[in-house]
Amino acid sequence: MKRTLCISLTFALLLTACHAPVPKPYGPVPSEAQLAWQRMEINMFCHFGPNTFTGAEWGTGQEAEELFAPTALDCRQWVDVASQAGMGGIILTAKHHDGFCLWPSQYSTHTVPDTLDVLRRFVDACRGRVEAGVYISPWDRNHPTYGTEEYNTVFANTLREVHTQYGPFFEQWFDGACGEGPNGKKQHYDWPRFMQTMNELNPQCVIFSDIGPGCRWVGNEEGHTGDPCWSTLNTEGATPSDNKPQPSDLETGHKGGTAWVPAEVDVSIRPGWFWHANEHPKTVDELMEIYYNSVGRNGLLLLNVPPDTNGRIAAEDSAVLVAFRAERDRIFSKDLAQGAKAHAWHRYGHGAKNVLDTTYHTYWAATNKKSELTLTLDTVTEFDIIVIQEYIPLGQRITSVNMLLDPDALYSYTLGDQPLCTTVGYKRIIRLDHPVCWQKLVFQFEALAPPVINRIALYNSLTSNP
Ligand code: FUL
Repeated sequence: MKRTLCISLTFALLLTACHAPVPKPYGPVPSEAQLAWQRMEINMFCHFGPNTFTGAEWGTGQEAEELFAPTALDCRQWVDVASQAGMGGIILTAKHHDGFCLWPSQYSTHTVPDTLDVLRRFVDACRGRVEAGVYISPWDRNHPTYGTEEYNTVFANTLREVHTQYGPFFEQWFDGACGEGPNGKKQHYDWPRFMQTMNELNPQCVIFSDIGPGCRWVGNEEGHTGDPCWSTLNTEGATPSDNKPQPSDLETGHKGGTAWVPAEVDVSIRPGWFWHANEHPKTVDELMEIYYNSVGRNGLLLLNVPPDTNGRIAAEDSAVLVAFRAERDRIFSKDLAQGAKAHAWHRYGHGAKNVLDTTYHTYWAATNKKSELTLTLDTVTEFDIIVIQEYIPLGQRITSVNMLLDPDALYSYTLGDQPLCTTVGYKRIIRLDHPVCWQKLVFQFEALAPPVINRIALYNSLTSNP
């Protein structure tokens, strides 16, 4: 009898574990495409066009088409560099503000010739290796219809042409700039029409603009999100370009915002967006700082690496990118929390140990807005970096994280008066001022709804791995 009871109990427990209740989502949540996009973490931006040859950042639109003449165009080399640097996607400026189209468009006379279809070579080079994305500037300093209603039709047709003949693209980049056209007039962009066209053409495409809907401009071009950084934003009544939230709001997002519009951090590896002979790439240390302040603060990093007049990424840029990847691998290849025991009193069917595995869709779900999770490491361990990931398919919830070191010891230790961090979101990388050496850590979370966490990891930046 006892044995039967025992077996039944074990079975019941197993069933409960397999069918743990899924917590209700809190607030807006990412679409599948937005989640896949966020998990890419770092993508490459390629600014390439007549400006590459003239030294300008904003062409006038009057440049002769023949000026655009790469001597050894090799889009496969861009893909090689991106892959080696650990980037899963590349976004090409198919049309910048000068209106020059890197494909032979039927809606413009200011284009490459048929024999030099850069966009075609680009998508062919990306296929099966990295995702291809496209930047098409609404601002056009060349098109004769710019500044008139007709231009909105031209632009919608241009989108249709690019997405049907060259797509699918994982991201469409809508630059917010709205300046004057060749007739001295500004355009009233028909954003609802552009968005609807995109929806028809490719509903999976993540649309970047000042206010999304797929992802938002982060409000600066310096390589950082705000702190806090919410992926939620109030977008009612806002439009890209001229009626957008303040840059400071775009940096932080809105706590409790009504739409899921995560931050994309666009920044250039060089001072300019286009390649210029007298400019040089940032150092690995500068790129690491950008990484911590973007990916490490709930943003996606879109790092611009402009091809040169040969049509190739310069050796000095690719060298620094490879070193940037090596530095990330060195620091983040050994998670010191592996093998630890995780414990939390308050859990919603999904146990604390789930924060230690590397499966994305398993998580610890707490039952209270204020919750604690304890990690007991195998042994006393030195670390100076903590990575926390919220399970964002159920929403962004955490408002602050604190850490107690060895609370049972006579002298338990907190890291100053300030919380460890504010928001977490998809990923938060916390760098401590100096390494600490402990075995038992208690994380204290405060959140808008009970936290749901899929990963906690610890690293030592002074390590010599791998
Ligand atoms: C800005 C543009 O004006 C710059 O030229 C560049 O393309 C940057 C990414 O976006 O709005």
